[in-house]
Amino acid sequence: MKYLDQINGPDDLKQIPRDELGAVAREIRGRIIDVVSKNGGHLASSLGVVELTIALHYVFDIPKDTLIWDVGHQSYAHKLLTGRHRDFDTLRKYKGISGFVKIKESPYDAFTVGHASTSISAGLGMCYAKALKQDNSNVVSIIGDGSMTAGLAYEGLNHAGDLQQKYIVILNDNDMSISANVGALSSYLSRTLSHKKLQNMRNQFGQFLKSVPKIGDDMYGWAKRWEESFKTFVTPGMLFEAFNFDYFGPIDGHNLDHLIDILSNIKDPDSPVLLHVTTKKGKGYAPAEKNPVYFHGVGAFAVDTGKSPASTSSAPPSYTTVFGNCMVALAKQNKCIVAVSAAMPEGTGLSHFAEQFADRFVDVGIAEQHAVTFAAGLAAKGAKPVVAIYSTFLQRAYDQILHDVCIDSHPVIFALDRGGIVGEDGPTHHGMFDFSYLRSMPNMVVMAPMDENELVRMMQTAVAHQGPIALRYPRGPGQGVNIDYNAKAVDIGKAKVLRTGGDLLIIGIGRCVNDAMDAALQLSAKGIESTVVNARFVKPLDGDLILDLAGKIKRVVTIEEHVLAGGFGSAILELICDGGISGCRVNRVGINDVFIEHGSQAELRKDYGIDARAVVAAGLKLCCEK
Ligand SMILES: Cc1ncc(C[n+]2csc(CCOP(=O)(O)OP(=O)(O)O)c2C)c(N)n1
Repeated sequence: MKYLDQINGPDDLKQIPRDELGAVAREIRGRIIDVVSKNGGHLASSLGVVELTIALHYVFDIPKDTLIWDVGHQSYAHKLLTGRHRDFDTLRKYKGISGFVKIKESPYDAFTVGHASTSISAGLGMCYAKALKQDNSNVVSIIGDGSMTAGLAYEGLNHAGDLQQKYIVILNDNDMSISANVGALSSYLSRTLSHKKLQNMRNQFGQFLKSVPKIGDDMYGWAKRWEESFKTFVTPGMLFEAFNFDYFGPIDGHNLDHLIDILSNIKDPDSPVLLHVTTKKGKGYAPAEKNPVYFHGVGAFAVDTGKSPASTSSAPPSYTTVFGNCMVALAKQNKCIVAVSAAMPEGTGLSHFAEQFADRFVDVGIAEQHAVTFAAGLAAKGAKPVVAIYSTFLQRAYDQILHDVCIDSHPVIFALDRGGIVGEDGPTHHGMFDFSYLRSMPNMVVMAPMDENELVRMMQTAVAHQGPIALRYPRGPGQGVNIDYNAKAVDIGKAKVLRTGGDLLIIGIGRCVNDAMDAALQLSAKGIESTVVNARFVKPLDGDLILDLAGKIKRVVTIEEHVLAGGFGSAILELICDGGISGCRVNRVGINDVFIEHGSQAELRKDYGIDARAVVAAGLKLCCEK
């Protein structure tokens, strides 16, 4: 590649004449599209910021100046310009380049990220630390309009406006979250952006910047005065001015000349500055421009058509799909059900529900904490809220679950998708902590289905229950069992014995029960006969059954796709200890106090030891060692 092959870092980019940067942008797009078409990834967001990324690296002195990407899913161009072009084919592969920004990966990655809306707080902290060290370099946070729906972003803005330190925030406004953006701010930005007078002024402003060479402070002062006269009209800047930021824009985020000029002029500000940049998600690749929702996070596809390969296998429907279908079926019978999503209607399988029950579907934006307290309010007034949020993102709302839902035992249903190892998105996205953080809360019931039909049954249980209740299920296809959407509820706190044997007791939860059954077959071939229990509930455990079996068999293996600390196996240990079962040995299979890297689910389960093999090894240890 003519340009990328010569770029090992931003200094090399700066050697390229300005009028050739458009060609660099084309090469970067080609490389991103090629690799994502094979490995999958966050295509549309990354294509949308190619020019902005080039301009930032052209103007600033990174890593001395600090760039902080919000979410980090749009950082592919940044990776290509900071020495990762040659390894980029390994994007999202096990032990390859991460799909997000990661401090351990590169000195150019200033803050590890994957969850939304952290960039302003983190950036401000860095400004503060730099000021303490009398380091006068810049800090630039780049945040999307979707990520601006979270309260955390406003907490950062509010504090920055008060501190008045040297700080630049860039609002990357593409009018989209994963789906269409929601909320009053989003409509405010779109409304003011389409204001005719504003459009004209924006053009004039751009033309002016284009025609004037950089004249440093004078230009900055002029732009500020110009902006002030501008404020007599309705501008999106008023909101940010209220937070004591100097507001510039909106400017076209695909016009490299404009971007370089204005970034050069706002560089080294005296106080906080917000630059509003408008971009198009999927820019430069027609299928992604046309369907940015699909190409937000996409699997492999054919570059010429944008189509994903037709599925040849008869893979069972995913847990997500079954949950979505189940919600539609339940909502037909129960008029109180309200689905609450935090900016992920597609990801959580709720699109059909949203179409069919528009008034009972609420997308609150990237606002997990609000989603939970909002649901508590719904439940307090007789609705039956189902909060569908990925396990990892619900971590944000720990206190809301505890304080707003559990203390008064409001009947809120938590549907936690992506429980366990999620795969290529890596450590920020694996859902490894939910059993621990949920089971410690009084009044909460915690379930995990072993297959997709049990998911349906647990949803029936949840709807009938009069208190907080959570079920967590994994990413990916179900086990291929028959699904009966009218199946009867499972009884709370009742486990199920799937197989009997006197040598070993294997207790599994969720998807891992299937590994437990595989392991029992393998152990049987070695002469060890196991009882296998599908625990179904992390809380309340089926104490009577488990204590009885543990007392008789005395050798117990637990398996969970979750951290060991405070998880399902810990709950079993507590039960056995508190139940006074003496001489019983327990071996727990789970994740041992580490963050799991990115890679395919199969590779990670094998390498981190969450599979039948690990259960067999644990069982042999108990049965063969004296
Ligand atoms: C706390 C949290 N909730 C949900 C998500 C899932 N998510 C990833 S990107 C995204 C949309 C971000 O929109 P925006 O900031 O506008 O960036 P864009 O993709 O449009 O460039 C969402 C909801 C997340 N990463 N973090």
